[in-house]
Amino acid sequence: MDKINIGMIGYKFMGKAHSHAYRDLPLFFPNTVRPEMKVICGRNAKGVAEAAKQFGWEEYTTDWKALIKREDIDLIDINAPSDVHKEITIAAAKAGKHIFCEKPLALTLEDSREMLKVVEAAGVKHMVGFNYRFAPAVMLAKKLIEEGKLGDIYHYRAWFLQDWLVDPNFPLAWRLQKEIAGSGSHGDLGAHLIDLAHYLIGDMTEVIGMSETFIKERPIATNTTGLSANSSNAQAEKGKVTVDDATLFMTRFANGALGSFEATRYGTGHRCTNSFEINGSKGSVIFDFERMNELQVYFTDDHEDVQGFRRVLATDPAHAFAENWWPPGHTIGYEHTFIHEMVELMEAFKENRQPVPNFHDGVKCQQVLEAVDQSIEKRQWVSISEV
Ligand code: SOE
Repeated sequence: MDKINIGMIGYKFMGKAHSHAYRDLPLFFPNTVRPEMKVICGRNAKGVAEAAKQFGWEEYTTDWKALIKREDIDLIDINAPSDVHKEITIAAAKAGKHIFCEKPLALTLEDSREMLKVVEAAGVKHMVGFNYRFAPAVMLAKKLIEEGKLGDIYHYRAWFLQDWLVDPNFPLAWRLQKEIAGSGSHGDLGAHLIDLAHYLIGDMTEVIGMSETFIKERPIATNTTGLSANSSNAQAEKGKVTVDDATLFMTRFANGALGSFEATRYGTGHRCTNSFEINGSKGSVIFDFERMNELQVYFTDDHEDVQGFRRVLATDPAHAFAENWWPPGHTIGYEHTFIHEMVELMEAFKENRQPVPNFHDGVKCQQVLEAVDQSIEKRQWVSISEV
């Protein structure tokens, strides 16, 4: 197999990120399977036609049901809002298509479990869009843990801070409506934190959480795209915000480590601070996505006169994916995490295996999201295995 024909549903923020990844991939990773940008699909004919031209897709359509039936399409990439993930996944898998689905997989744990069941029964490949796993500095943290360089892990501390909702006149975008988004900061940002924790540390056993919706009503949106939106004005008619603005929780990991998590859209001054700190018996690491090429590393066995955190730039040939990019020190960005993600997807086709992270990881993440929701509702600890 030397190419995979892609039909992509959704063309806004993630649609652009995925298109860019498919486009650039063959230029830098010529030895893997080639993604062919066949058809892009969206609800608005004018919008999707413009996106097709701008992003470089061969064709466009507004009819996803016709798209998933096409014989010349191998994989359906779903990056439309979360409320349509389930219906499209199930229909596409039943039509024999491989699936890439953006996070969070579904609106509920039950739905995500059903999606997993269907893709497994259909025998297709499935992948979920946890792109931050593919930052080389994050992969370095994983390598250090696996090699035992940090020793026994005691603490996992993670926070994802954005501030695009601080303005009370920011309108009621789809991301603020439970029936479309499932949840707010929890499913949007917390989902990434949870997945990184699973990737780096492992399973969680129990959680306890709290959340808040600080601004309860917002002007009805007239036009939204990505994280930007237009409202008529402060006097515009208002609607109810039905998701969390911020969710915090604590957890115990199966390996004995303790974890704390914070996801908010009210972290004034923080645009996209996706960070974690891990402390172990032999050392620590700190990652901050806004400096995504770097990992702060501390080892207890460094000589005492030079002990301290050191900054490792993850751009040397020793680091994941780095050899395919620029000479050492020539840094990469957000978009590269999506290119790496798609390389993993294409390699899975080449090696005829499931890509990672796949729907199992998506369901595992959803299980923690839901356990935290239950804990908030009950105001008590909730065991993950009981959710
Ligand atoms: C918006 O909060 C958002 O774009 C998320 O939807 C993404 O998953 C995250 O990577 C960045 O922030």
